[in-house]
Amino acid sequence: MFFSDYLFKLLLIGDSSVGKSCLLLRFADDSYVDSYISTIGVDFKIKTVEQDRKTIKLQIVSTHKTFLFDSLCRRLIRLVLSLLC
Ligand SMILES: Nc1nc2c(ncn2[C@@H]2O[C@H](COP(=O)(O)OP(=O)(O)O)[C@@H](O)[C@H]2O)c(=O)[nH]1
Ligand SMILES: [Mg+2]
Repeated sequence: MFFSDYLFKLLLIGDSSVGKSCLLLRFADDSYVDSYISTIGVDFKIKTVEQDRKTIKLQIVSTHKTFLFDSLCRRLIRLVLSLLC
């Protein structure tokens, strides 16, 4: 199991087509795909960064803001974040 000093779970919320997925992809994988489309309404990535000699693991979930009002989506986000532990 990969060691990390800290674990942060981040939720990226916003209007549709403002660039959330692209921002996530650029930050996590340093890549850009113009035709990237989320298949389930929730995108997620894991990124490990070093800061002040500490290893910080970031679990980032991106979703459209209206999905937060959907109970299925809230369960999906919780499931994704728990599976990524
Ligand atoms: N010009 C430009 N287009 C972008 C940028 N970020 C995203 N896009 C485009 O905006 C559209 C929506 O991006 P996406 O990340 O899927 O938005 P999301 O719905 O918020 O996840 C896509 O066609 C992207 O190629 C950017 O920084 N500059
Ligand atoms: Mg998206």
